[in-house]
Amino acid sequence: MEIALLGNPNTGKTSLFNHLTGSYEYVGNWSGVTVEKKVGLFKNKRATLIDLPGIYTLNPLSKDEGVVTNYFLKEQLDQLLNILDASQLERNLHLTIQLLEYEKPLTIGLNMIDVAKNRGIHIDTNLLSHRLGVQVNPVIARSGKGCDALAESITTVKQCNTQKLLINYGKVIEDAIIELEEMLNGKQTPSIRWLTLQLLEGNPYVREYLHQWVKPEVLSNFVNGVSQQIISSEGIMTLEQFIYLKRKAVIQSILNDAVTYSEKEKTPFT
Ligand code: GDP
Ligand code: K
Ligand code: MG
Repeated sequence: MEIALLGNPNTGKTSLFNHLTGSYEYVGNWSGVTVEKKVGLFKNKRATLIDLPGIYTLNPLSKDEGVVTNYFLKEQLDQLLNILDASQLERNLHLTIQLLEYEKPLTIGLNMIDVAKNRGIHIDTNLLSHRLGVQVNPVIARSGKGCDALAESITTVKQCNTQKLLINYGKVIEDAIIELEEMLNGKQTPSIRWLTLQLLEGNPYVREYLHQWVKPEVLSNFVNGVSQQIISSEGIMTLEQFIYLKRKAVIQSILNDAVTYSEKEKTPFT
């Protein structure tokens, strides 16, 4: 079983990787870029863990960030482990939503809970788990606290599915998802919802991937059509912004319920 470790930069990925795996099976570079690729075996030997570059969003700004999309398009991963910085939840959850849209089993390692606590941020992990539709395991990756329990749950417990948090992006985009599905006509691909949203956000690796079945001009017309409908009906600048704002609204609604701030800290961290 292959589990991919993903998260924003500086969320404790390396620390977590080291606690979950005994030693590296393999250390090298991802093909085409000078980004370190690390593969380790879980201490309980039930799965391998693949470390991926830290990113804020899947839509890559650089070739290094493109490693993650390429991996998602080409490899047969079984599960995702998403590490979050509990003190920066709002920003971190934008990536989580994109990972959930990939529709593979996902577990959250909620890291930096010591930092969050010191800042007066209280997270109801059960509620967060319930709202996201996935398991949430609190950890302190620096000390290793909670890491064994996380390893145990991700490699043994049957994962919750990710169907709960299907954001409704509105008729234009929901119709576009169906239209792309028809264009792909039963081809073996990753989640069509994920492909469509990444394409509409402008992810060049997803666009390139789809060219093997859909002619570039057909795909361009498709994206431009969706974009024009959204821009004219929503009075918004870009399709990417529209998708971002939809996700942001969902994230804020979840955090309103699942996070409380003590007297120490009144302003939510982003
Ligand atoms: P990466 O960039 O995502 O690989 O994150 P690192 O594992 O390199 O961690 C970034 C920094 O955060 C390091 O200084 C870690 O020691 C620290 N760190 C990681 N996890 C925790 C945690 O749970 N609590 C605290 N206080 N610090 C942590
Ligand atoms: K770092
Ligand atoms: Mg690191």
